[in-house]
Amino acid sequence: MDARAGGPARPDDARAALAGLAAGAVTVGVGALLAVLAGPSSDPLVAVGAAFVDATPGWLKDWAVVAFGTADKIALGVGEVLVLAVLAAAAGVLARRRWAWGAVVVVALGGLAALAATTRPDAGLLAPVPALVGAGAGLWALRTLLRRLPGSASSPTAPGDEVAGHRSGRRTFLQATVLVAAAGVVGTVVGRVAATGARGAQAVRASLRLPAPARPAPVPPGAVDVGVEGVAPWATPPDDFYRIDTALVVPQVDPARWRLRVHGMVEQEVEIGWDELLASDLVEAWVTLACVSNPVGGDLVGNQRWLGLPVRELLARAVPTADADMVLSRSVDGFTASTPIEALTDDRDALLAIAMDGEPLPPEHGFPVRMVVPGLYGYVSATKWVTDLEVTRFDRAEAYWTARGWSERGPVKTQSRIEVPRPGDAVGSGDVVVAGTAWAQHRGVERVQVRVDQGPWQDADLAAAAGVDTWRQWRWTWQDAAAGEHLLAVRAWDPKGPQTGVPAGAVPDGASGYDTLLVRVA
Ligand SMILES: Nc1nc2c(c(=O)[nH]1)N[C@H]1C(S)=C(S)[C@@H](COP(=O)(O)O)O[C@H]1N2
Ligand SMILES: [Mo]
Repeated sequence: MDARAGGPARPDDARAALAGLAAGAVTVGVGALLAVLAGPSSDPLVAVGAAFVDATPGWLKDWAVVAFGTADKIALGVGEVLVLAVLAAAAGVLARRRWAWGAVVVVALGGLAALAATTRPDAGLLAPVPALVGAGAGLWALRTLLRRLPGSASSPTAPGDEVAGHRSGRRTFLQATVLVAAAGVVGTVVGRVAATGARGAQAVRASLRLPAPARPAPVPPGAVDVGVEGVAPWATPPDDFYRIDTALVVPQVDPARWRLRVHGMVEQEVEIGWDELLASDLVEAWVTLACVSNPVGGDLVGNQRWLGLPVRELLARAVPTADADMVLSRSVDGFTASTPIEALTDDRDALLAIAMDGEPLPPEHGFPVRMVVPGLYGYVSATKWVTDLEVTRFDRAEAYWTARGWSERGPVKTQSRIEVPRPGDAVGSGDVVVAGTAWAQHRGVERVQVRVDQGPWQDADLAAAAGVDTWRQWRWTWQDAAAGEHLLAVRAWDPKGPQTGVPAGAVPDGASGYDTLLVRVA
């Protein structure tokens, strides 16, 4: 049989698929390397992922957060790479049959990624270049590899030497494919690291010196701690603080170049830079931040000490017009949040924060400057990497998540959580300590109650409050717990009464209902 007639289709298809994969890796690698010049969001994988996230409706975001938690970005990246791998392999197989078919797939993917890159809010003129040049490099790699396919018209098989030639041709093909694929992977890693400039920003951050606060936060008295092991720490360590945002690569903002503009419905536009911000009278405040996607009993909530400039002082300089009712804050990556103007002008500690736990903000929590507003969910208030405040009206502008089905306003719902015992803990009969955390930011937790099965609500002991803007720990002793299965439920009270027990999912304005725990008493 003449090898040049094609030979058995299956092994050749497998090799062509490998060539496609290698070409895909080259496309991604060249794209990632060029993104060093064109900006991190022009990296083809990043651009497509970000465009996908932007097009994601609220219910899907909610589902992703519940399914993957804060690993939703990893899940997205893995999904994207898998889809790309399938398409790249298909392009290889098609190209072996007919070059144009495979080429169309590569060009279409490159075009799509280029388009995605141009729609990024921070896209520059060069944004489509990495994807387009990457696709070109991918085409070249695919063509080169397919030519080496044993049995292809131009493969280096000498006439009359078919068996040996075929075998060595197979070897050179595999070697070339592995080499090309490896080059693609190395390019991707190097490009990613260099483009995000992560190390540079880390160095700047490490060398920053924070000013002393003009008004330090009160040191939380030990009494905020309810003294039960297993309860979430009252002050959430920054490393454990939940992270939620739409940014696939953490935006790198050089403080020296950071500026914030206050404009829109104001008498006087105001701009402030980093040095001026640091020279202002900064205040420190403990504020509990919560995510609207937090399910009942979930942990997308944390408490920290923030240092920053009260937003009301900047707004006072800008003088909003009387009919303005909202401030649309915007991040470098295009994310926006709509905050009712009262929450930024009343006396609460709504901050343009530069520090968390006494250190410059970690990059993923908004370095160098973010907003923190007590009483409101993060999606309508806590803009990270913030650079723009537009004073406007709810009937004139719409924020990022509002356009995706979430409520335009997001006051935090009063909530409580059972943290001890944990599900599955062995519990003996007799006295059982039950404990957890409750929050009602900017109203304050006044009371927490626990109920066993459908029995009466019983008051828990509360740890001290450090103000109305932070969460509060509680404990309750369940006396003479009887053997058997029991359902515990908890509810918190704010000054207006008990939290609602009506179950609701996170969309559109936050989950509600009682946190419950099924315990088996031995
Ligand atoms: N730039 C930007 N800021 C953002 C977001 C975002 O996607 N992009 N997400 C918001 C949401 S939904 C929440 S809950 C908080 C979370 O802040 P953290 O990640 O520091 O906990 O950030 C808010 N600020
Ligand atoms: Mo959120």
